Amino acid sequence: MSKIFIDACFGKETPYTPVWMMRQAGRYLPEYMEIRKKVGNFLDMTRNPEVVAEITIQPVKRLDVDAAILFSDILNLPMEMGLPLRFEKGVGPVFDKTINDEKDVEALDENASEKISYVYEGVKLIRKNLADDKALIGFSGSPWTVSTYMVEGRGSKQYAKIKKMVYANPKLLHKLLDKVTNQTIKYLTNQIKAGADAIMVFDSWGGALEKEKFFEFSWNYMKQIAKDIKANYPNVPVILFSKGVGLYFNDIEGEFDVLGVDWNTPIDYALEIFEDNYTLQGNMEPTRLYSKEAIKEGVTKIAKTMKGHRHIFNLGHGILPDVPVENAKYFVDLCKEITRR
Ligand code: 1CP
Repeated sequence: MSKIFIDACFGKETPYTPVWMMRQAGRYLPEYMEIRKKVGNFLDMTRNPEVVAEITIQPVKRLDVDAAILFSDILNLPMEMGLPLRFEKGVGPVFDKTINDEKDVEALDENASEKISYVYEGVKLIRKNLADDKALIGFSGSPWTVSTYMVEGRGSKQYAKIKKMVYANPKLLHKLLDKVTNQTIKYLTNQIKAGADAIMVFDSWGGALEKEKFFEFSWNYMKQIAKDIKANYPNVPVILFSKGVGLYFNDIEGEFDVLGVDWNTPIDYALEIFEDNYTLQGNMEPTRLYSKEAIKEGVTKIAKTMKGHRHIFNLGHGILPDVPVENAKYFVDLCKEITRR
């Protein structure tokens, strides 16, 4: 059965512009909170294929979005590479052991992409339970973004430790990025084999780098991942999303299908640069979801700009935990209604 989301990734004509939301499975949904209370621990949720499948499908049932995204985290893979992970209340993800030198990189487990089989079991189960016309997006973090956590140990404002490596020990950092990239390619390939219809690479912290370093330490590795996946799975769309790099768009290119546009980057500016070479995904400012009026204004403006062009509706970053579900539903319905052809 054809999937509107997949068609839009390849720039084919669709009855309306498909829509989904980054972080659409999560705390704003009461049914998510219910499971979270029962299981207790976020990581345990991601390691249980039945729970993964249920949470992944929740927003599809509730909001009728056109794509589901695997419920997991970008940090499960580095955890399986040998860095114990915990989620600390009020802080977020924490690695107590971090990457400091050559021997830390050498100690990383190159069999992680096989050990993480709970993700593939989850993907199989989701694909079995998800409606045929809905796409399932598998994902990973970008090697750069994943490495920021592996080196810093937690979310960071300054990225002092990893940026020091960029300038003072680039060889070590490339060695780490190479290793993470190899595992990421295998990880995404296995998600596709298990049933993922598209894959997305999240580079949340690409914008922490100046232009030439962004291409050297982040984009080049994302491109490598995309190239490998497209060579083996030309029919599986590849979505790349780097946050905070709108001003670098002039030099962005590669073998991928969809480019995520963050909310800081005017989408008309992105369209001017890329024309219809890629499908653009995004980019309503997520905070607009607190007001229906603001949603209407945001959606109308983006729809007007993207009319007649390759587009997938989304937010310009993740949905916030206290957004009213009713407003999320209003956003999804409006995107479809306003773009119906
Ligand atoms: O219940 C909870 O409190 C856990 C919150 C949560 C959730 C729902 C975390 C912790 N991760 C997730 C799931 C998740 N993470 C998904 C699932 C699919 C969906 O979108 O619905 C995805 C794609 C991610 C990706 C992710 N994790 C990114 C990249 C995307 C982005 O938002 O920029 C990043 C940076 C992470 C790390 C992470 N995991 C969780 C948190 C709170 C964070 C961010 C920490 C920080 O700001 O440094």
